[in-house]
Amino acid sequence: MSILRKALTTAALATALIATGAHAETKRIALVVKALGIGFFEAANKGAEEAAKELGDVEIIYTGPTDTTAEGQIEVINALIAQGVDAIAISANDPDAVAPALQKAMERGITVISWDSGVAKEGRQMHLNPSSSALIGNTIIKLAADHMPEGGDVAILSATSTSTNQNIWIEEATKVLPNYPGINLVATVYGDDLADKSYREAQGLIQTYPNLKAIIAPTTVGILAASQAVTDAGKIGAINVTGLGLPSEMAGAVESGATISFAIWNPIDLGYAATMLAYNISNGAKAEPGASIPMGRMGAATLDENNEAAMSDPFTYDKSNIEEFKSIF
Ligand code: RAM
Repeated sequence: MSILRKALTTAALATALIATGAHAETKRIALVVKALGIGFFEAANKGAEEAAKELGDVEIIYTGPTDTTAEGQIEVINALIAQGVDAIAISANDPDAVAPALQKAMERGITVISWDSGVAKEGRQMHLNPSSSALIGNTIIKLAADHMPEGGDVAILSATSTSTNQNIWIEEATKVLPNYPGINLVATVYGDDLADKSYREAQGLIQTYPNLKAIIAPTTVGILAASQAVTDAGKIGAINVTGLGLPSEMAGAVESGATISFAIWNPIDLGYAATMLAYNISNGAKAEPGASIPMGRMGAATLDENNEAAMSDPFTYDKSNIEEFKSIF
């Protein structure tokens, strides 16, 4: 082949590749979590790795700060911009504080989506909710109320006070409280998704409210710490700890009776779906209201007017089924 012919062929090939958007390079997708060391996010990362394996040309960068702060996430985002990753999929510690750094990422051509805990609209292209927020809000109250036929005091132990997802769920839970006559919400406290702080906050609730019948923790870190605090205080049977947890972490609490039941969606599927969405948007899928973006084996996400989509309903775990799920997530 003449040099000229070869050059032309190469140029034609390059044009064809640009035209189809195809390329041989690996896409680097960063999964930015609220903090490292949280089992829920480690399970989501399993799903992200599964998606990467299926897609073939993806590298997952699993990262996050050491504690659940927006400042820590901003540092992580800036480092990812400097590395020139292709996409960022973040579960935010604060919907607004991380938005400017993410806007900067988008200006540099990086795809940005949020999942689990959302970012304000201007700081991301879309947001993936694990489930309907109203349904989660109702579920966490119902889980407590179902075991309180005579009513009584309940308290919420949340994650951080700025956490987008927990704040929406608590807002939705508060809205439906009038549907549960006799259930009194006496306090909402924050353990920041840190095991020791969550434990101390739960201890504080137990001491301050002697008639407390349930602690509702819509966080996997909080529910585990609260069940430990109730156990250590000798309050099993008096205070039921419920909310959102991982079967793998809550099996002991269900066994001991500190927790009668709790709920969660599949975190592996959530991490898998978020990765598929980041990949497809990075490859040209448009994130706009009404769009349907494929999520591999999880079907497709249909975006609403806020570019948000929701996955499946939470599932309830108790003595009857925890054994079956505790080895999965
Ligand atoms: C913790 C985190 C996460 C939340 C779960 C239920 O792991 O706060 O954001 O979705 O709990």
